[in-house]
Amino acid sequence: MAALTLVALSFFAFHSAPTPLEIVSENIEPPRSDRLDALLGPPTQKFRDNLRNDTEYMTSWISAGWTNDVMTFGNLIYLAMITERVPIVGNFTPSHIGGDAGTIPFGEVFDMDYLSRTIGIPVLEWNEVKDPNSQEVEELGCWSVWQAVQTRESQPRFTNAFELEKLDISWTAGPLSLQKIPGFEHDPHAHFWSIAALTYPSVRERYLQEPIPSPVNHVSLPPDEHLACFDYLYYVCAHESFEYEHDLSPAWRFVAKHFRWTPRLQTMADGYLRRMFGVPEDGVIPPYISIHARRANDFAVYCGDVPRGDCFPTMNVYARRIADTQEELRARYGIVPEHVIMLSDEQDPAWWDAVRLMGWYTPDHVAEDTVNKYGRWYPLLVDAVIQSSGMGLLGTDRSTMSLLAGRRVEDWNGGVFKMVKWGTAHADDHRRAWIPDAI
Ligand SMILES: Nc1nc2c(ncn2[C@@H]2O[C@H](COP(=O)(O)OP(=O)(O)OP(=O)(O)O)[C@@H](O)[C@H]2O)c(=O)[nH]1
Ligand SMILES: *[C@@H]1O[C@H](CO)[C@@H](O)[C@H](O)[C@H]1NC(C)=O
Repeated sequence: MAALTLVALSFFAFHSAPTPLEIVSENIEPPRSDRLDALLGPPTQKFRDNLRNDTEYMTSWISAGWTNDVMTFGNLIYLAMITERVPIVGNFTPSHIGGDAGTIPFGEVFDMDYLSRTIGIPVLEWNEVKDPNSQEVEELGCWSVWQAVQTRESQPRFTNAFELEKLDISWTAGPLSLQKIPGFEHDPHAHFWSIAALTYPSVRERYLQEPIPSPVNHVSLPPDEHLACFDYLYYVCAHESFEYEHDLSPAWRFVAKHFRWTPRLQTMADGYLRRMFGVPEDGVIPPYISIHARRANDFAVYCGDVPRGDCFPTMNVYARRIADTQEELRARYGIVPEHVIMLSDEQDPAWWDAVRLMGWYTPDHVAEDTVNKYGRWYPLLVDAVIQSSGMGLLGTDRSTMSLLAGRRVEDWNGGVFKMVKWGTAHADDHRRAWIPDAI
């Protein structure tokens, strides 16, 4: 849209040519982020009162584990890019870390200004659009992608849109043609452009149908054109299902790769690293390799009859992979990181003792009092930053948390990322194909 281009242009102009006056004023107080020029002003009681009439917007919601939610917001922002809309992301909501942990703003974790500057479009948070304390209930018409791509549930995907943003949504089921393989019950993916097409009048009109009345005010509304909205965008891809696992992933390459930790969070994690390694406060953090070992019950259920000790990788399996990774880094850069850090959701103290016996480091969130100092989200966040700041990462196969951390290690640090296989005692043995079976 020409209108967004205008906003985007002024956005670039600010950054490429700051006048001396702007530089001086930066020393007094940080300038209001020009990202926010995509809104009329500070958060309002009703979101509609803050939307510009020359700009189009897009939003969606999350309802899974934290990493999956990061990927979902990546998909939303990519979809907004290709439709020239301004994306609005919500707070992260707790699932695995416990419902009582409360939500945390996207911008407390990821640097919104860096992201917007780097991808070239303003990215907004809901709490910048609408006052999070507002009690104004607002009606909104949205598309349900979920109803179109799967048959297990007949309802739209559950969203926390009412709880968080006081939105009373009337859903219109998307066309069955949204599904990558229409009617195929084992794959709920849709293609980015199938969804994007719905935001253009010519295609939108073809698929309009009777909306479901909203739960609070019982109004039936067609999908909004000023603020395009979709119930759930986790299962979206350009070409491959679960596309973040593939090199081609545009949502990774154009968007999520630029989700950089806020300077506050990176500095916090750097502090943990220095204290772990015994490096002075302003000392250089040595290059390291981290291991992300997913071992909680949500993974152990896939072990079936295989005992836990055989199902998950042993210390020896990890030690072999560490040696391989060191070798690869030596070949590539001539450096051999000697420091190894274990990050895991394991609760068993005996297992952590075994980790320390290997000579590996671990962040001590109990001694550091992480939860009381920073909140329930922070053991997870600090660990995620550590996983993404090393020269190597050994992940747990099938963990999306490992996957994103690994892609960061590769793309941010030029490091080595490998998934460690699990499920049976010899699951990762393909790594030693050169060793005869008899040994
Ligand atoms: N502190 C900490 N918690 C972890 C770690 N790995 C997993 N967890 C916990 O397990 C949850 C799993 O990760 P999420 O990103 O929430 O879930 P997901 O998106 O489904 O990711 P995967 O299940 O790994 O594919 C986290 O929210 C944490 O509660 C870790 O290394 N450190
Ligand atoms: C758009 O909003 C501006 C103020 O922000 C107003 O001056 C203008 O009249 C509006 N245009 C339309 C078409 O409503």
